[in-house]
This record gives sequence, structure tokens and C-alpha cells, in this order.
Amino acid sequence: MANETVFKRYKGNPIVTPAAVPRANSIHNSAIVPFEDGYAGVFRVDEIDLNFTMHVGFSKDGISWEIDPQAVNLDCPEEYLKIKDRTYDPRLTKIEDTYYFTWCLDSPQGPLIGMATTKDFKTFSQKENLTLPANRNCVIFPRKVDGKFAMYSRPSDMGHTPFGAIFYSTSPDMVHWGNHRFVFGPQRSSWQSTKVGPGPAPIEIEEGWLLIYHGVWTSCNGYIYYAGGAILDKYEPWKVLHRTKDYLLAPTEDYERVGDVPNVVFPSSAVVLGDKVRIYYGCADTCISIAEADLGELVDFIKTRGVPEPSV
Ligand code: M1P
Repeated sequence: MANETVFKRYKGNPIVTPAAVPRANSIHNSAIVPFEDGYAGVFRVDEIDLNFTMHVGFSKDGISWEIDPQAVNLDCPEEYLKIKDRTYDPRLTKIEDTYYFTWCLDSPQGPLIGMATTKDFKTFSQKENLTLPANRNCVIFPRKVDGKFAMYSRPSDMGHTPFGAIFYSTSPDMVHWGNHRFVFGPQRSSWQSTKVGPGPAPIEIEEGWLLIYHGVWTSCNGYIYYAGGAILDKYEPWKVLHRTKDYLLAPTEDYERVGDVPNVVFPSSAVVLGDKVRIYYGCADTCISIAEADLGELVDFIKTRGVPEPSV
């Protein structure tokens, strides 16, 4: 095993493999939240026809999962919104008693962000899409900021985007979005020099908002995906207070290096467990692993290993 920073990998990684779903070619970037006396999740399944679908799962301990072999059934109000294309990279945020579930949808006009709500992980009510094409990553804040719903997203392009920066947007009603603000972009000469994208929903901490994100650089053999962290202002979350210079997690293990897309760690969920934070991350676009950090150490790491230079 190569260097670990503040995140320590679970010894039993990967925790979910394609064996969990009969039609899975791979199962990776997924959304997990605490639910009732255990956990619920929406899992990204790339099926054996390479359609990408999303499947609900439940777990008592967040590690051993029962995943529905059938894709999630969304109650959709409008023909226009009905999903006919690949869906992937789900994220989940709880606001009050409702779970907001977002995903990326490969529409004919480019990737965009879809959204549905659920209270019980049995019925899902699809809402208006959150973005125009092209946008590939979106996370909703766990509470209103200054009286408005808030999200971070990552505008994109039709392909395997060679650029990407994080933007902040707000909405009075989860339908109409505006007040778009640039948050941060790639950094020169680093593991995050090609693009960045928001990972799990931001976590509110004393200092502001803790955001775990993915950063990508382009090696001579293609993209390599890392996890990074930033702390954003509590009241104006487009203002970066601290951002890691050193990565939080790099693809160093065999299950992160070898798979359908090699050299990928893709954090997509974070769960706070007392004084610890556990991330769930996709590995090599093939399976799912977890790693945990002490929350205080993680915040200190981000503060003390900051990136002072401006984004490019
Ligand atoms: O293959 C690595 C990742 O590539 C895309 O992520 P992004 O556009 O943010 O770089 C997504 O297809 C993601 O699912 C995938 O893991």
C-alpha cells in the first residue's frame, strides 16, 4: 500500500462488487445515507449491455448491502422527463424529512442533472431537471443557505470532459436556479490540474462547509482521479477558505488501479459517524470502497495543506 494521508482504507475493501447485482458489469460511484436504524443507498450499476442504471440498496452496517436487482422506478410527472438514456453517479442529500436524489443523465443533447425525492426509498417522485446540458456532477446542500436551496455543480461537455470547475447556484423552490457563482477550478502542476467536480453533499462544520471533491490530472496514460477537500464559507459558500494541496486519497490499491477505467478514486458519499467521517468511493469504475478519517484531523489537514495560489 502506498501513502495514506488522513483517510484510512477499510481492510475489507472493496465492499461492493459487481457480484451484488446479477446484471452488473460494474457497480461504482454511488449515493449512501443513514436511514432508519441503518443505511440506504442508490447504486450506480453499469449493466452487461453497458446501459447505466440506478438501484436501491439497504444495509444495517453500511458495509454489507442488499441491492435490488431491478433498477429504481421513478414516478415521473411528465413525458418530457421520462428517462430513456443512461443514468449514473447518483448523490443523496437529506433536507428535513426528505431525501433529494440527483443523478447524471446522458440526454441526446449532453449530460444533465436529474432529480427525484423520496422519504422511504420505496417511492421516488421525479422533479424538474436541475440543470441544462452539459453538466455532470451535482450535490445539494443539506439545508437552505440564506433562505434558499443551494447546490454545487460542474458544467461539462458531451464527452469525457477535459476541463471542469465547480459552481454554486441557489433556488427558492428547487426548480428555478440562479445566482451562479464560480467556486474553484483546476490547479496548475498538481493532481487536480485537468478538472475538479463536487463529490458528496457538503458537510456543515464549525468553520463553514466541508466539501470532498474529485480532482483529475492527465498523465501520459490518460486521466487519474484523486480525492481532495476544501472548506467553504458558511454564509457565502462560493468563497474558498481552505483547499488541499496534497490529495486526500489517490488510486494506489489494485482495486483502484485496475478496472474498466483504471486509476480512479471517485468519492460520491460521506457519512459522519461521531467524530469520524466515512467516504464511499467508486474504484476504477468497477467497485465501491470505503475509507474513514477523524473529522478534526481532516479539517486540520485541509487547513494546513492549503493551496494559496489562485485557480486557473
Ligand atoms: O471514468 C471516471 C469518471 O469519469 C466521469 O467523471 P467526470 O466527468 O467528473 O470526470 C464520470 O463518467 C464518472 O462516472 C467516472 O467515474
